[in-house]
Amino acid sequence: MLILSFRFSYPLTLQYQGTWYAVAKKDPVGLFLLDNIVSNFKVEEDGTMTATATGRVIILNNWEMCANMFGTFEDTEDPAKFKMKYWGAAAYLQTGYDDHWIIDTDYDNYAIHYSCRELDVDGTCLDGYSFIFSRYPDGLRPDDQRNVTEKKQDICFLGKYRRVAHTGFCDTA
Ligand code: AZE
Repeated sequence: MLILSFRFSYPLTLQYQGTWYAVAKKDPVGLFLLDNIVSNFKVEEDGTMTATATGRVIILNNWEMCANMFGTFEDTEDPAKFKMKYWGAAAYLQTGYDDHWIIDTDYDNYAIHYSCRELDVDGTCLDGYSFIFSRYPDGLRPDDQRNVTEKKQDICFLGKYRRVAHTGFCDTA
């Protein structure tokens, strides 16, 4: 059973702005961001939300690089659920139109993101991805960790996450 919190509505989106470090992720099927994943959210003057994300990827022929990605968001009737259109700075990167749901956040420390790309007949997610974001690159505070574990269970992704390393690979001078 999926229970979501609905604390995400404008003007709270303003508080969501700024840098978020992915500290854990659950991968979808196929090519995906590997590690060193940092995203930055911004509310534009017209009130729409945009985001950038960088992360290490290995594309075709074992080519390792940092993907610079952009996303724009469309509201839905649920203030915590968005549709995200995204594309890469280079044409050989991925493009897509995915769900972007904020399962929970306190704006200052942690955020749990969730995208389902394919639903199973029973309503659970057959193929999706999720990020646990922290305001700090080195992880979550113990208090947030407990809450995050609970929410991972709600979205049926408990035990499916991997840590996201931050080694400075995508830090550009
Ligand atoms: C997300 C939130 C901030 C904006 C964006 C995000 C997602 C990006 C991807 C990128 C995949 C790139 C690949 C390149 C080869 C959710 C972090 C754009 C899913 C696989």
